[in-house]
Amino acid sequence: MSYDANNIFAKILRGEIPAITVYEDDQTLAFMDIMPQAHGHTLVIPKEAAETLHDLSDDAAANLIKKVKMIAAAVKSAMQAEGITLFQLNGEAAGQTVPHIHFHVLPGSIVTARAH
Ligand code: DGP
Repeated sequence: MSYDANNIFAKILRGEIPAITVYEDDQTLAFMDIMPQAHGHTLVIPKEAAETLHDLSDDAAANLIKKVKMIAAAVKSAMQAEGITLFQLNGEAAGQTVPHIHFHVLPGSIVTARAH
């Protein structure tokens, strides 16, 4: 699978476009979604260049889910949410709009959020 190094999240990773970063380490970046579906909507991405989950190495995938778990707990606490919704779209047909794999961390229920 080819990777478009000009996608918006690749530009955020290179510091070419600003983002409100909430967490960063050598393999991971988490930042606020520019079109939040709920207050506190956060995106978690690996630094490895991968369009979808299928393109991500096993090591990067294992690290990513650990960081998603940690950031989901932090978002839940910070937003005083009773629950957290996680979702991750793979491929245009699934609704993926930015071709760099990302997890959405959304306080509350996606069903409730979309109803507002
Ligand atoms: P998806 O549909 O799963 O590919 O979600 C892409 C998300 O990325 C969408 O919720 C909006 C967000 N997004 C798009 N462009 C930018 C941007 O430039 N900055 C930030 N922070 N988020 C963006």
